[in-house]
Amino acid sequence: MTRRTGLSPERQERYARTGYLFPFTVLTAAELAAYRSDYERLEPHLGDPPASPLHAQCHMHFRWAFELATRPSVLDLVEDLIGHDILVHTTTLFRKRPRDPAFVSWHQDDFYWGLDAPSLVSAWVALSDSTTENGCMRVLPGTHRRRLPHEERPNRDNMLRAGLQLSGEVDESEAVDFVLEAGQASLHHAQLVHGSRGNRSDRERIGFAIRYVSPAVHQQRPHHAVVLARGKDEHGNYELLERPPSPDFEQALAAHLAFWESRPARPADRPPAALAPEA
Ligand SMILES: O=C(O)CCC(=O)C(=O)O
Repeated sequence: MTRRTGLSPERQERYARTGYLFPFTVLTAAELAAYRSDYERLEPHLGDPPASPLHAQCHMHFRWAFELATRPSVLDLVEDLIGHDILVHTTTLFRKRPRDPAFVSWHQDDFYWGLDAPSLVSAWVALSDSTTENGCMRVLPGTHRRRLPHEERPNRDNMLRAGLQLSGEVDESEAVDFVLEAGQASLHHAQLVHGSRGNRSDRERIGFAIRYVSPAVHQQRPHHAVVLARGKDEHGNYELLERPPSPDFEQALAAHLAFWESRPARPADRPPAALAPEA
């Protein structure tokens, strides 16, 4: 039996204090090349963010994205942060072309969902190198301890469709850049403030963000099916995806397009009133 390679107590303590950890090498060179090639095949069909929702929930329809989202090398890390029972809640491909002005405004991930506990951790897996120049993710350490007020200011270059952003001035002086090599991953807490700037380089930047939640966490907003990635779900808070998606690309693409076709144009609109951010 292979041993689980989890997080040391020191790293768990650091996560509790700062709300993030990086870098972790989670893909071999061969695995990275295979996922990149699967991604390249899909890329022409995705449209441009933020208008196109097709970058989200690929793991529900494409076998490679499902496998990437359920990799033991990532689940081993996540298990030490949210427990042995793990659901894949959502995934998003974040792609910036060379010299792309696309940015991500400062925000907390759990703002819209209405989770009754922030027991959700995101892994951001780099499918290309991610650097300060090409617009890597940035975080504000220690901001995960409470929910902060947000507002929506749509902007065509913002990769968050609704333009969700922290209200008021943001002090960026303590910001940390998640510089990652392709095949590495970072972890961040559901309430950690993060964002990213545009791509000032001639190189593409591609990341696959996977959000993992404990089955014990109840979500107020309706949700699509989740994947039971490890352990068991004794809570029944979510519908479970019945089986892994087909490995056939055309079938997967048809399922992905049909899924998004059937959904409202803006699935995550406003937080329910009960979710008014803490002052
Ligand atoms: O890829 C980025 O620049 C931002 C990613 C992000 O907002 C997320 O993973 O939640």
